[in-house]
Amino acid sequence: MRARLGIGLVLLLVACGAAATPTGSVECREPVNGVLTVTADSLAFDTGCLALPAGEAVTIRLVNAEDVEPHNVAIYTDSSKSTQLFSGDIVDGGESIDYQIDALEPGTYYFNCTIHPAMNGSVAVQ
Ligand SMILES: [Cu+2]
Repeated sequence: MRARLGIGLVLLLVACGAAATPTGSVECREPVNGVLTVTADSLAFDTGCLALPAGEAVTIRLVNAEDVEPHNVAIYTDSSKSTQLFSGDIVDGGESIDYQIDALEPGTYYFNCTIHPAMNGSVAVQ
């Protein structure tokens, strides 16, 4: 009887956890006090989605936590990269930089590191 109650509690906790984070959704990093911080380390960004407020200028702070590898952030209309909306200065390992991003229209855009295009993700403007 006691064991059955224990299993019931575990199932309840699992169900609550699943409800809090729907399967398949990508959690987007949001700005805090107007600054959206992204860290690059081990040839990867620490988020695959940047959430920016539509119609508002915002700061993206790139923290390069590598020893030496340089990185930047560039934003394009989509993954074809045919239209570039922003290209950030390259920052060396161990340094950080603040990019001033002009207001964007609502929509879904694409970002990457121009040196390492495999470091990329989406930009959700809403
Ligand atoms: Cu890079």
